[in-house]
Amino acid sequence: MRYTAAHWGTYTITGEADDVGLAPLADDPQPSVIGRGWLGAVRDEATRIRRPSVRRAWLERRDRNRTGRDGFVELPWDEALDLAAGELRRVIDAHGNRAIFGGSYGWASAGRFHHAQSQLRRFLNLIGGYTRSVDTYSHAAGEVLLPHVTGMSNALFQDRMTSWSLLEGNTELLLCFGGISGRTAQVMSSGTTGHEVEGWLARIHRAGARIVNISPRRADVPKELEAEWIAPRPNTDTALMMGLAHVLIEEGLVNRAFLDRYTHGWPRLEAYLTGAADGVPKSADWAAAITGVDAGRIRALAREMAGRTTMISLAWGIQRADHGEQPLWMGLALAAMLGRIGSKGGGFGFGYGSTTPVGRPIRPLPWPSLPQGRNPVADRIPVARIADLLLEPAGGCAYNGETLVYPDIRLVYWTGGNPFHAHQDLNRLAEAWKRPETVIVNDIWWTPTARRADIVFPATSPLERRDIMLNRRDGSLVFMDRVLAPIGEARDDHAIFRGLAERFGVAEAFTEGLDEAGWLRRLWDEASTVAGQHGVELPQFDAFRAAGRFDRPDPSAEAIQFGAFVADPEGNPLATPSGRIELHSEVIAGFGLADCPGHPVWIEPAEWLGAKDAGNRLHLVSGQSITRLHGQMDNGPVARATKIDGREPVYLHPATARRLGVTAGDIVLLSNDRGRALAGVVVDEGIREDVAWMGTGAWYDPQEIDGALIDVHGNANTLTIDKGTSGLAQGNIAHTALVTVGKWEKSLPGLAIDGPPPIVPRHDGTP
Ligand SMILES: Nc1nc2c(c(=O)[nH]1)N[C@H]1C(S)=C(S)[C@@H](COP(=O)(O)OP(=O)(O)OC[C@H]3O[C@@H](n4cnc5c(=O)[nH]c(N)nc54)[C@H](O)[C@@H]3O)O[C@H]1N2
Ligand SMILES: Nc1nc2c(c(=O)[nH]1)N[C@H]1C(S)=C(S)[C@@H](COP(=O)(O)OP(=O)(O)OC[C@H]3O[C@@H](n4cnc5c(=O)[nH]c(N)nc54)[C@H](O)[C@@H]3O)O[C@H]1N2
Ligand SMILES: [Mo]
Repeated sequence: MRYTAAHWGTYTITGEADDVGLAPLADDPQPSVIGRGWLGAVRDEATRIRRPSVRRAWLERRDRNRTGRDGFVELPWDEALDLAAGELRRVIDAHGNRAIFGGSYGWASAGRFHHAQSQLRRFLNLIGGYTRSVDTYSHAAGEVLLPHVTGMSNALFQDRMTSWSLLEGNTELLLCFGGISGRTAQVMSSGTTGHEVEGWLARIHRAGARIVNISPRRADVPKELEAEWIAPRPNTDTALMMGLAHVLIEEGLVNRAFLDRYTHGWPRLEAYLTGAADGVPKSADWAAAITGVDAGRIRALAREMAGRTTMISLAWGIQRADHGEQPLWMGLALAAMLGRIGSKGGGFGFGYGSTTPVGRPIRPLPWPSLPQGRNPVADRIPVARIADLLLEPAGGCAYNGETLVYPDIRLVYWTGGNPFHAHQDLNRLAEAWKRPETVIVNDIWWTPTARRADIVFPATSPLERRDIMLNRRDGSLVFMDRVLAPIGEARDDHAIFRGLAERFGVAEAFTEGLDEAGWLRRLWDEASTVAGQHGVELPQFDAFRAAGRFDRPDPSAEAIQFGAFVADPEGNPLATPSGRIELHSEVIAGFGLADCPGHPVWIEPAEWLGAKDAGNRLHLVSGQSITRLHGQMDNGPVARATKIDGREPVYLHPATARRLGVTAGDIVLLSNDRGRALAGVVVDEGIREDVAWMGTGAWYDPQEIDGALIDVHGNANTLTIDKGTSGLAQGNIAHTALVTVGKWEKSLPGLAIDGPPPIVPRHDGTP
C-alpha cells in the first residue's frame, strides 16, 4: 500500500496521475474534513508559487514598502539563490548573525525529514546562527506557567494527561471550559492515524458523566452529548472559577486535607478569595456580575462539583486571551480544592480535544528528528512579540523573570509558517514588516506572507516528495510516498537550503553526503535503535517502505495526571520549589509583575464586554476553523464552499442579527480602531448574544476602499490585539477583542488573494 500523512490524518494513495486520490484510512473512526480540501489546494494553479520570484521594487531599489500587492519578477533558481545567499552574507558581515530572525514559527509538514523549520535552522546554524523565538502561539501561557506551578513542562504535562479511557466510567461531571469537540481534534502536530476524541466523549457520556460546556459557542461540545451550555462573557472564566471556589469555602466543601498535603500557598489564595486580602470577596454574586452567569447557577454547580468526581478541562484557547495565565492557574487551584487530582476520573485537564493526542492512552516513544545543530546566537523573543521586535530595535519586554532586549533585525527568513495568518493586529504587523532590509520566504502558496517577501522560493507540498511520519504520540509509523510530481519549479526545503549551503561552502556539512533517500534511511535506522531500547522491533527500511505503514505492537499505556505524586508526595515530589502544586509561587511573586502576581487573580482584560466603554460592541472569538489548518487550504474547495460571496463566515445570534438589521448571507463590516474586515453572516442560536464567532485563517486581503483599509476577505487578525498575556509568558491574546458590526451596504469588492500577485518583467527587459 502507498500512504501519505498530514497533521490532519493519514491517507492511502489511490489511482495514478490525473486520477490520483487520497482515501482516509479505513480504520480512522472519524476522518478529518480538512483533508478533503488538500489535493484541491495543492493543485490550485492560481495560488501555487511556480518559480523563484523576487519583488521587483526590492530587486531594483531595495524598496521595503511591502504592500502585499507588489509585482514579482520570476528568476532562474541559480540567480535567486545567489541573491538570497548574497543578502545573508551581507547582513552577517555588516550586523552579525543576531540581525537574522529565523524563528520562522509555523505548522509546516508532518514529515520528520522535510520539516521546513528544522531544515532552515540546520542551515542557519552552520553559517553562524540566528535570533530565534520561544514558545508557541498555541499555549505559551501554559508553557511558561506550568513549570512554575506543577514542575512539569507543558509537553510533559500533555504526555501525562489522564487518559480518556480512565475518564470513562469514573468521571461523573466533565466541566469543559472552551468545550471539547472534534473540530479542533481533527489535528495533531506531526500527524495522526486516527481521530478518536468524539468517540471517547460519547463513551464517557454513556458511562454516566454529565457534561457542561462553558463557552460562548454551544457547538464546542457535540450535540449528542446533551451537555448543559453555560456561556459566560468571554475571558471571564477566572472570575467564574473564583465564584465557584468561594462557594466551596463558604459552604465548607473544600478538601483541606488535600490542600495541606499536596499544595503550597493555599492560605494566600484563600485570603484573596474570601476578600481578607483586598476587601473584595470573590463570591458567587461578585462572579455573576462579571461573568453574566446567574449566581444561583454558580452555587448549584459548585455544590455539584464537590459531590461528584469532577474533571475540570480547559481548552488551550482559554489562555490565548489577556491574562491567559490566570484561568489556567485558577482551574488547577479549583481542582485542588476539590481534592480529586490524581484520581482516575477527576482533577484537571488542559487541552483535551484541542488536538487529537491529548488524553490518548499511549506510550510516547522519543523518535528522532532532523538534527539542527547548535545556535551560537543567544538572542530570543517570545514568539508573539514579532511585531514589537521589528518595530523597536533595542526595545524589549519582560519575560518569565527576565528583561529581554530586542536585537536589531535586518533580515527575516520564514519557512513553513504564515505570520500574516498567525499574528494579531495584522495591520500593525504589516507596518513592522516594512522595517527589515530583506525578507525571504519559502512556501507552497502565495500566502499573504509570501506576497510580503522580497525573495520567494517555491516549496513542494508534502504530496510531492517522500518522507516518514514518526509521531511520538501515535501508534503507527507511516512511509509518506510521493503522490504528485513537483508543481512548477518547486523544490523541497532541503534542496533550497542545500543550494544556499553550497554558496556558503557548507553543503557537505549540511547534507552529510545524504540525499532524501539517504536521510530517510538514517532516520529509520535511528528510529529502530530508539524502538529497540523500548522493546519494539521495527522492520528493515525496505520492508517498511514496501508496506507503507508499521503499527506498534500494543502501543497503549494509561496515565493519571499527578498520579505518582498523589500516591506518594514525599517519594515523588513535583519539580517545584516546594515539591508541591503551587497555588502561590514565591518565584512568580518575585518577578514583581502587576499583570501576573504570585497567585491566581482576576484582572480585567484589555477589552471585554464588562468594560465601561463596551457599549453595543460584540466580543470577537476567532477559534480554529473546521475547514482548514490555520491558513492552509483556505484556497481549497472545502474552505471555499463555506464562504459567503467569497467571504469568511461570521456566526451571530439571531437576536443580534435582528438588532443589526442583517440576515443570513448578508455581508457585514467588522471594525475597531485596529482594523476593518468584511465577513458573511451565518445566524446561529448557539452563539452568545454579544459574541461574534469567526474561524481564523482567511488569507488577509487588505484593500483601500473609499480611503479606508479593509480586509475584504475576513481575516479575524485584522481586528485582534497585539499584546502579550502578561510579563510572565507574553503569549498571544487572540481571543480578546471587541468589534463593531454593521451591514455592508456598498458594492462588494473583488478578492485579490485568490489569484497570484502580478508577475511582471524586469524593467531592464531581461526575460
Ligand atoms: N485570531 C487567531 N489567530 C490565531 C489563532 C487563533 O486561535 N485565533 N491561533 C494561533 C495558533 S494556536 C497557531 S498554532 C498559529 C498557526 O499559524 P501558522 O502555523 O503560521 O499557520 P499555517 O497556515 O499553518 O502556516 C504554515 C505555512 O507553512 C506552509 N507550508 C506547509 N508545508 C510546508 C513545507 O513543507 N515547506 C514550506 N516551505 N512551507 C510549508 C503552508 O503553506 C503555510 O503557509 O495561528 C495562531 N493565530
Ligand atoms: N480544524 C482545525 N483544528 C485545529 C487547528 C486548525 O487550524 N483547524 N489548529 C490546531 C492548533 S495549532 C491548536 S493550538 C488548537 C487550538 O485548540 P483550542 O484552543 O481548543 O481551539 P479554539 O478554537 O481557539 O478555542 C476553543 C474554543 O474556546 C472558546 N473560547 C474562546 N474564548 C473563550 C473564553 O474566554 N472562555 C471560554 N469559556 N471559551 C472561550 C471558543 O468558542 C472556541 O471555540 O487547535 C488545533 N486544531
Ligand atoms: Mo496552535
